[in-house]
Amino acid sequence: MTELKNVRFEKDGAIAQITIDRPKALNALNYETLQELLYCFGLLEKAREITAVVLTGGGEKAFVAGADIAYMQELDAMAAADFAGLGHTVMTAIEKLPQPVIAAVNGFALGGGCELSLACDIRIASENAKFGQPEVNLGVIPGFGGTQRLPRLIGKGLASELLYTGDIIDAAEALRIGLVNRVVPADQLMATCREMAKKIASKGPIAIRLCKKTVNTGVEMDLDRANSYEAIQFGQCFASKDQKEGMQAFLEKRAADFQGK
Ligand code: CO8
Repeated sequence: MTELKNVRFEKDGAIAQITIDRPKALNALNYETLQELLYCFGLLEKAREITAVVLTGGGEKAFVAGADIAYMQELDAMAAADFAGLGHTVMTAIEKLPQPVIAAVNGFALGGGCELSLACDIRIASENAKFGQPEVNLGVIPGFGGTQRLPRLIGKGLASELLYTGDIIDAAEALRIGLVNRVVPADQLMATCREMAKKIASKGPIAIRLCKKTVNTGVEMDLDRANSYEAIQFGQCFASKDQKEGMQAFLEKRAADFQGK
């Protein structure tokens, strides 16, 4: 892919920012946008120098207002399943990305937009953010993982209410039900997310990668298997120079100088 039309990809030291940038359509996800996102995540997978990622929406109003309804309207069943499959590939790519991804939710996060935020590791919302799974209003169900990730995050009862009513909730309610980690004033959203990304980037990169992998893999296992999996990943840390440096620095009462090795 030579040119990104709907997505901006920027790097600043160890932090990458991806901005879905179709503000006229409230950053709705069409096929092309999903492909561009997938391309960016492919780049990030190989970018050892990047330790944390911020994902946001362009413009003032929306993170992502959903899958693109104009694009979906004419799809037949096969094409719709294919589109849903591409969406799932993108969401899974975020979860499998070595770096933690912070969703900076700067406005509407509806349908596929809410689902996109759910695939991220951490969600920070601006005070004007709105969340919901309004698919039932359109005669469809969520197709990018909302029926699965939402109950896993906020519990089946609350998720069922949002999924069956199509209700849209504000940022304060999203915080109350555990859908977001934090709510901040709109003008502080990006600074807050970047600060958190920088804090993550200041830790041992190998530990952060193994930690994300362990959380995301273990959460789908029963506790016994997940704890065994954690023990293996914990052991992996001891094959790194960062572990030696981190523990030595603590004992020498100085800041660790992690090299990601
Ligand atoms: N798709 C396409 N265009 C959109 C979308 C969308 N999801 N959302 C907004 N837009 C467009 C509008 O059509 C409008 O375009 P235009 O200016 O050309 O008329 C522009 O963005 C601005 O929107 P509004 O004028 O509607 O702005 P308002 O401030 O009045 O309203 C809302 C904002 C409340 C966000 C409203 O736009 C809205 O309700 N949008 C749709 C929300 C929605 O239903 N999202 C769920 C979509 S379905 C989905 O995501 C399923 C995911 C799984 C797919 C599986 C594949 C098979």
